[in-house]
Amino acid sequence: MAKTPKYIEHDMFRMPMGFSTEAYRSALNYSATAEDIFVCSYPKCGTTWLQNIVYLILNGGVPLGPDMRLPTVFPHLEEVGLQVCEKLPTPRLIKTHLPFFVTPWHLEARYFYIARNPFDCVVSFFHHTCGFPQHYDFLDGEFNEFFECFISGKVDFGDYFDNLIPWYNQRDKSNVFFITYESMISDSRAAIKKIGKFLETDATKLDKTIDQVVRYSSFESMQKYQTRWASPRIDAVSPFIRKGVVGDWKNYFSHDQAYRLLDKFLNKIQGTSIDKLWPDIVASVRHYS
Ligand code: PPS
Repeated sequence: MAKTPKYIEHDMFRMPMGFSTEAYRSALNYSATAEDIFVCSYPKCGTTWLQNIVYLILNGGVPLGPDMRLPTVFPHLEEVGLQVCEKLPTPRLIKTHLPFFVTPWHLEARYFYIARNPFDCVVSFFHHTCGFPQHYDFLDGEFNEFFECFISGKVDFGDYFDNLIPWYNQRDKSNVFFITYESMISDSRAAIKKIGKFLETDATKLDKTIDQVVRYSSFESMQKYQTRWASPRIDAVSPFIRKGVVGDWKNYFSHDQAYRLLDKFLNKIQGTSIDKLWPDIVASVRHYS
C-alpha cells in the first residue's frame, strides 16, 4: 500500500508530528507588539533564507556564531508557543507559517512575506517531508504520493493557496513587505537593499555591511552551516539547505501533474495578479512534455 505522510491536527489544522497543541493554541493568542518583526510564509518558500538576511542586517552583517541556532534567536511561533516569543529581546524576531487571518497582528509590527512558485515549493516540501521522519514518518516516501497530498491541501500548514492569497492581498500595507524567492535568486543584493529599507536600516550603514550580508546569506555559506538553521531537537536525514534553485520541479513532475497543478493555480488565482509573480510559469508548463 502507498505510504503517505503522517501529521497531527490541531483544530483541523495539520502540523508536523511533535508540534504541541498547547504551543499552537498559545501562538494564536500571542499579542504582537509594535516592535515585532515577523517572517511569514508557506513552508519551503525561502523562510530561513529571509530570516537569516533579516538577522544579518540587524546584526551588522555578523553571522550566527558556531554554537548559535536561528530557531533560538528567530523562533517559529506555532512550534514554540507564546511564552518563548514573549521572552525574546526587542525587536522580537518571529517566524510563522500561520495563515494571515490567524497571524497575530499589530498595525505597527512589520511583516515580511516570502512566496515561491508552487511547483518548486512542492518539490522542496517533498524532500523536507522525507527528511524529518520524526515529524512525518515518510522516510522512503515517493514524490507521487506527496504530490497528491500537496495538491489536495492535505499537508502541514494547510493548502498552499490558502496561505499565499490572503497574504498577497496585504502586500500594499505599509507594514507588509512581500517578496518572491525567485526575485531573491535573481538579484539577492537588490533584495537585501529593499529588506534593509523596510527595516529602516540606515542606508550608509547598510552600504558598509552589505557585502557581508550577501556573503553570509548565500546558498554556499548557508549550506556549509546546516546545523545553524534547524532546531537542536530535530535530526534531519536530508539537508535543510538542499539545492536552492528555480525550476527543479522539471526533475520530478509528470506531464499530468504539471497540468493538474497549473489548473489549480489558474483557478485559485483568478481575480488576483499573482500570475505576474511568476510570469514564465504558465508557458513553461504548457511547453513541458
Ligand atoms: S521551512 O522548513 O519551511 O522553513 O523551509 P524554507 O526555509 O521556507 O525553505 C527551504 C528552501 O529554501 C532554500 N534556501 C535557499 N535558496 C537559495 N539561497 C539560500 N541562501 C537559501 N537558503 C535556503 C532551501 O534550499 C530550500 O529549497 P530547496 O528547493 O529544497 O533547495
